[in-house]
Amino acid sequence: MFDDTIAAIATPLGEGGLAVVRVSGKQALAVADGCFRPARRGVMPSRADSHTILYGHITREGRDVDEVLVAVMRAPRTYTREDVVEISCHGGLLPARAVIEAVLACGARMALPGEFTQRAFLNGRLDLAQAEAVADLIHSRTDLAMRAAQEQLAGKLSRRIHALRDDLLGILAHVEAHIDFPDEDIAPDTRGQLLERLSRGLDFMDELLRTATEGRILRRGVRAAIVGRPNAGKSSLLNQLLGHDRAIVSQTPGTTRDTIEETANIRGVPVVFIDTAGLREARDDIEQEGVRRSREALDRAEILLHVLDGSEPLTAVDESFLSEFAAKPHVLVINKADLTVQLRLPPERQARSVRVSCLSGEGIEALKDQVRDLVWAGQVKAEMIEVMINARHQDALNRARAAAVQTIAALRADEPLDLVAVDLHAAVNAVGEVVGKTTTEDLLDSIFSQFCIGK
Ligand SMILES: Nc1nc2c(ncn2[C@@H]2O[C@H](COP(=O)(O)OP(=O)(O)O)[C@@H](O)[C@H]2O)c(=O)[nH]1
Ligand SMILES: [Mg+2]
Repeated sequence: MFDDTIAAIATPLGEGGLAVVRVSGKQALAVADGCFRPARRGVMPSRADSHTILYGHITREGRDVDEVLVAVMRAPRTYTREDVVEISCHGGLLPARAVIEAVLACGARMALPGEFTQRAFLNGRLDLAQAEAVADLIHSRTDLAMRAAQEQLAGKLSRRIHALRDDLLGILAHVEAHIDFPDEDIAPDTRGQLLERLSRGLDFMDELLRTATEGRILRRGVRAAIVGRPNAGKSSLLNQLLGHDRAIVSQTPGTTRDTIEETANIRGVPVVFIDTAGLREARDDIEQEGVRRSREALDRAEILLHVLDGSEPLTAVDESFLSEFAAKPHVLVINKADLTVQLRLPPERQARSVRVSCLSGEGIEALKDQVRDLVWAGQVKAEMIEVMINARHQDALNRARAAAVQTIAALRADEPLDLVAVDLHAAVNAVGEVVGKTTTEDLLDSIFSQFCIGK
């Protein structure tokens, strides 16, 4: 399908044990032949059996560049469905760069980000939802996120989408058959059956759409700002939740002057915790900037952990925070449970509160449960993990849903069948977008440009 042969360093730039240079395309084996010198009695890549590994050197202008292993994989049983060669060389920037330069000198061109996966998609090995799952898998930050990506890569979502689309196409074929034979009106019971099938399709779209929030959370994480008055224990709490000392803890109020952000795995949910500096008091311009950043972090946060010092009575500052934060989803963290309790919360505030000690770790597990419950209403069901849709799928399914609702209304109102068919067509197309049955070049560019080079 493609005439040119692409190449890239597929491993992260930096020092490591190995680096891999990946080559794909019609000329992949010829390119490898051009820069490979096999060990004694070894063969050239173009003579090697598929899925074998050759030992030798990469050379350039007659000089050895690096000692390598070359994996030869012939089309179509490869990642891209093209001939693929993967050269494992010494890790580190220079060996990998010397190898890629030798490969480029033999006729390959540098791949764009995501271009290998894009070829896998365009050559029909993956559909679009599966290709997106490759990126999700690479970027996953918790086991749960990884599992969801694996399910999507394995085609769980795609199969459901294809089934939905096929069903809608079947209904469309029915409707169109009646357009072609205008004398035959749709019999009432046939109409009833079509309506029933459509409403089942609609239910199914709703089911998928319900996973969108969780899908977004698994992919992007949730931002949780840790707020409260100085010395309540915000930085101590961050450290407890991360399981290591990230922020400086001190009895001097105002120690944290900048916001600190770290991701932790909370019951499978990636949560980005932000330790804020003060929200009010600023004695100098560094603190003023700290306050500005804290405010910004607060605005961007989806949930709040409001830390209160349980060893002291509620102060006016605490009170003002309580009313200020009431509207955002939050947990009240009553800290210093190891000391004598002095804090009295009004009863209406107690529901979402948890007593912890950031000194002993007491209550931290219960707090994690609360955070999970706040983010994730109800348990995550196994079948939801299989089909966590992303924002693009959500957008396409919302349009498909609207079109299906229109179709149902038109069919019920006895509108002309060619009008019904127009709506139904729109629904089929929108569903098809999820798996890439209907795409535009812009869409593909925007998806694959978010990948790493070499993937
Ligand atoms: N006894 C006790 N002291 C705590 C606890 N959590 C934090 N502290 C102390 O409270 C002070 C302020 O803590 P820090 O985390 O820096 O508060 P921040 O200003 O809100 O970030 C430090 O001296 C901590 O050691 C706790 O659970 N129990
Ligand atoms: Mg602090």
